[in-house]
Amino acid sequence: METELSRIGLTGLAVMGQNLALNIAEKGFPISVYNRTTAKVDETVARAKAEGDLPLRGFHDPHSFVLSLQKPRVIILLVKAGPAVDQTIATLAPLLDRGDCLVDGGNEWYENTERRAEAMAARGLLYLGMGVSGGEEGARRGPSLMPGGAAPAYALLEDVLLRTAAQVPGSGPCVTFVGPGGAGHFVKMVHNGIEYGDMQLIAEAYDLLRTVGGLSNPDLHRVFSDWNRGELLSFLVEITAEIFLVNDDLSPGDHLVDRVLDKTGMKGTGKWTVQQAAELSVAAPTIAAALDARFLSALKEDRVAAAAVFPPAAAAAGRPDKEKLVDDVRQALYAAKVCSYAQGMNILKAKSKEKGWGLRMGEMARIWKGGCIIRAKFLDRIERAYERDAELGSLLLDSEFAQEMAEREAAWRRVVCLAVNAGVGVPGMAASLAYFDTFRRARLPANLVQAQRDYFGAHTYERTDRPGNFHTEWSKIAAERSLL
Ligand code: NBP
Repeated sequence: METELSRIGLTGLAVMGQNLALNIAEKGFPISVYNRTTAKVDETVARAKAEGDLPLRGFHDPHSFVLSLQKPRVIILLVKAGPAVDQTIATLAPLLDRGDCLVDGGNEWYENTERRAEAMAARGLLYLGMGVSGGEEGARRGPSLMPGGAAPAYALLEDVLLRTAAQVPGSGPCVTFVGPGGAGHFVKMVHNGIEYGDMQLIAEAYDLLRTVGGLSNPDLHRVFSDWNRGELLSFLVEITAEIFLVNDDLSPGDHLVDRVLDKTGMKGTGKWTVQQAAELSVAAPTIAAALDARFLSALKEDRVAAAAVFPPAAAAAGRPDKEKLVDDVRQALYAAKVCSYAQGMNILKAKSKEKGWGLRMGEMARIWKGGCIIRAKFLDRIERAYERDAELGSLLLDSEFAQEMAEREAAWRRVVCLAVNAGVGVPGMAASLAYFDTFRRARLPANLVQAQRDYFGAHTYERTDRPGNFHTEWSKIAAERSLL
């Protein structure tokens, strides 16, 4: 009977899939679930029962799973990105009918999504690539969702997504139809690149306060908690404050954060963001610095050897006034973060232009305000900036941000200078400052670079005082002059 069929299906019941399925069921949409390893199906069914007898049914084979769904069928895939998605599609697609829809909710490379969407369209199937952000907690309580692809596919599950996404009072559900093709996965990729930048900048603030300022973990807890009540209010600052509260069970008296090895893992979306920035000729130095910092963190043995060769400069620099340092670092963190977001938004804008996606930049900031890892009060300001001017060339040119940057500039410079003198690397804050200083200058030394290019490669140059392309025999003229 039609009434017994589930509204939607989900396959891939690891961390994300299991929690998103329970979230969807909790919002009142009967859901069927399936996973290659069937123990996870039973686990999810047991959780659905324990968490309030939620309308979720588990299936141990793909055929009965597909037959349990209302038509047109909608199935969300939350399997590992890459070949696992192709294999899951190969299992499910032959069981589907024309008009049914597959939704890849993983962190997939956007071109894979476009390739699969084309292949599905040839079989009469619909396909969406949907970024899902918020980790385990977000998936269960309300993530930020970034669906992209065919608009009719989005229409098939919009009601489910509007209820399942994080809800931000006064701003609505953290979901929107992002755009066609691989737009959803591309936006999620850049979201993750921005997340890399945010995490690196926070880590640099922590390093400065601890290494140069001498703040203890309880001090750091207080500072980050305090920051989380102001302009820096965000999920990442909030969890950072909490991390400093956690003691280590294995070495009583120690804080766990001090026992965590200083090597950062990664899954690839940050690297893709930097690669895409380069492909699009968009400068993204803060995000690139965050990626480089992860690469350098992996060189633990080499760093230990280098630390013995080059003694730390921090001790020699002396201790600055703590209260002043905390206030300066707060301002530097904010200003550096604005530059990082300006870079991320510019990547999105450039890609949207190249692909004709029509991304609405303010809407991207809006759907990141809740549920996701980069959720922050600050995104309100970005949304407002694009409301004032949808075609804004850079966030730095928005009147509100311009004023904030001017107010924080002096503190930001003091912090970067202090770090440089103390020998404490702040690659993200310094990259943001260099980006700012390069962007705000009407005239750069690029004239000399172009002259060099014309000198050795006859690449021509433009002039400041008349139109056209020019070439000069630099070496000939220089030789003649040196003979004078
Ligand atoms: P994983 O990325 O760890 O993937 C595990 C799932 O993929 C399991 O259900 C597994 O089935 C399935 N799978 C694999 Br692996 N190979 C398969 C194959 N050949 N055929 C069918 N199924 C296969 O899970 P996750 O951490 O929940 O993430 C899911 C997606 O969401 C990923 O793309 C991830 O990048 C993205 N994401 C994750 C997070 C997060 O915080 N974890 C946040 C945002 C987005 P099995 O049980 O049979 O092995």
